[in-house]
Amino acid sequence: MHHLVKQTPFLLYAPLPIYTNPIRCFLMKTEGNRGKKMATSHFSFLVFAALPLLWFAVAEGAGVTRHYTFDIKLQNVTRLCHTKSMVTVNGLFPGPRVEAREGDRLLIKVVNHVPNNISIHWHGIRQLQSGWADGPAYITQCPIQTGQSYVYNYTIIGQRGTLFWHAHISWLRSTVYGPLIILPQPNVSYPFVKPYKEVPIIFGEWFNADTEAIISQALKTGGGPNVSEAYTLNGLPGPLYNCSAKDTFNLRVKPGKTYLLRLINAALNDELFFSIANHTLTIVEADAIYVKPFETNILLITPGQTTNVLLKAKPFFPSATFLMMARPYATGQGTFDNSTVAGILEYESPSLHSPEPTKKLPLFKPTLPALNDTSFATNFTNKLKSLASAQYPANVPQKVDKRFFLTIGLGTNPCDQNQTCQGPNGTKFAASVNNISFIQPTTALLQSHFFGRSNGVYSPYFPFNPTHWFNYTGNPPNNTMVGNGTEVLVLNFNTSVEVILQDTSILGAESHPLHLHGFNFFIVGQGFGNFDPNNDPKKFNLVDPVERNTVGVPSGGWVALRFLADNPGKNMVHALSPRSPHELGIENGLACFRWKDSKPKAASSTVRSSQMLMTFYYPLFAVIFDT
Ligand SMILES: [Cu+2]
Repeated sequence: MHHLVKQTPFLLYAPLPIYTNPIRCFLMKTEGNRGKKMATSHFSFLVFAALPLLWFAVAEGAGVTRHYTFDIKLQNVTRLCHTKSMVTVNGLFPGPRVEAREGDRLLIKVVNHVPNNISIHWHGIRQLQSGWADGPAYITQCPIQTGQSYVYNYTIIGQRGTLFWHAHISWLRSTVYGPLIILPQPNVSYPFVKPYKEVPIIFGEWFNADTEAIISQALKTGGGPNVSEAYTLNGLPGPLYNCSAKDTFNLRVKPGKTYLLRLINAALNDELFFSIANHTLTIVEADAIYVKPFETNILLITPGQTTNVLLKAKPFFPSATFLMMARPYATGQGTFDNSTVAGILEYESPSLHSPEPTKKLPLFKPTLPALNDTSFATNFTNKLKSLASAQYPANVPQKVDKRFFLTIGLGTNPCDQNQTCQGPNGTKFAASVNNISFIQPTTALLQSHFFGRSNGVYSPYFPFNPTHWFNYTGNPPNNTMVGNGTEVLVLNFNTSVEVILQDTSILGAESHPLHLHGFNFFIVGQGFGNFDPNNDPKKFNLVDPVERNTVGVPSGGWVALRFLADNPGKNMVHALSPRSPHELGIENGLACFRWKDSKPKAASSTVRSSQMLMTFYYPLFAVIFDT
């Protein structure tokens, strides 16, 4: 870990010490101070003009250190004939690709030139012993305020594959996101045929309106937020929307070649079906974990998930072009964007002298499942299995130290006084876990923990079971009100954890994408109805279950996860579903796992032991401020 402190001579900028981030989040952004902050933004102009995207690699032992600069700036972007000013990284939509190899260290300097507070999350990165670089605002860090900067600093350990990064505050992730690609270490090959080319394909959403206004409105009224006008494929809605044909992603392939498509679902909340007409895809990886390869014509990708697929181009020029299309899988009763994004797969013409005019070629369309095709979703997810090879084993916890049974669903909160609310019967929708809806603190949880000042910030008594049993997937109870709080679960280091996530039908059953920060989990079982603790565990797959960081909890069903709490720090599970805590501005009830590292360790940036957590706050102080 020597390179953590070593400076390289190739830096164009002096990395700012981590303490550029304020100790406390005392300057929370509110809608009201937007104009005021705007007035100071002229200061930053020269800064971002002078700092284009930097990318340097310096050889250092096993991995290298790679430097990026993310200038958070406003940019006018036009889609569907609507132009709007949006928050971007370096003026790009989607944002720049971050590329590294397994073992590399990333130093990403984020400079905030916009009126909004910002933080960036490196979705799926395990952040081993660097939890404060994970990015969720008010969880692991205070957001980066206007005119300030923060250097995300982490090393990629034991991971390779496709991930992505996105803003992790309010709804800024609707425009602030991009691919995060981890190549295998040098001289390590893929456990599948070497692709001729690799192509990231990142799904997103386009809103004609300002997404910060949409979520702010939804929070006020307690109703579902307005839905997007289009889905996008690498930022482009494609030819099936009005005024969009010129904004189409084209994938040009050579006959006979194999392409690795790195699919990323960065849509806000929608699970998507995806297919390419007349082509079969081979699934080889999910959430940066190799899986047993299998072929499919259609795949399902949940927001927060990534999927690598091999596309084998036809051996001969097919004299046709092919649409690739994605549209949602939706199970809830709320409104959603039911439109279809499309890109075009075209073949390079074999004849240079008489290039085929592409427009004259027949265009084939794929067939996608019905919008609510739960049986397709179930069949597809059941096919995903860990590769579980000697080189890439599936280390499924065989014994369990702690079991948590967590209900996931929607409930209601009362309407604020003098407000008119748009949730059920004039209430506000509130997503909850074990009937607790998360209240976002004003101090980052991780920091309050490190400083030993968690009192009054969070409670460590999050219930590991629902307080009251009810028929979770049957007739809803009369009282749909949720409790509210900032509550966390505390785990000891190296605890082996089983979590049952149980969907509820309180306000209608719905598939809920859930994501765990800092860990992957194994999906050892899933089913419909209420989880049966006597019979369902007998059917768990403890041999080669898929390992990922995001799971869609089946609509009206449950999913069983196992993971080993071997990452000291503070991490969280949260939901990404329609009318989810993200949308409602409240993270789901199970906000944080906190654990203590049992390894004794001196004051250094590598490990926090239980002793340190319990008694030595100053070394921890140093960890935060001295990396
Ligand atoms: Cu994440």
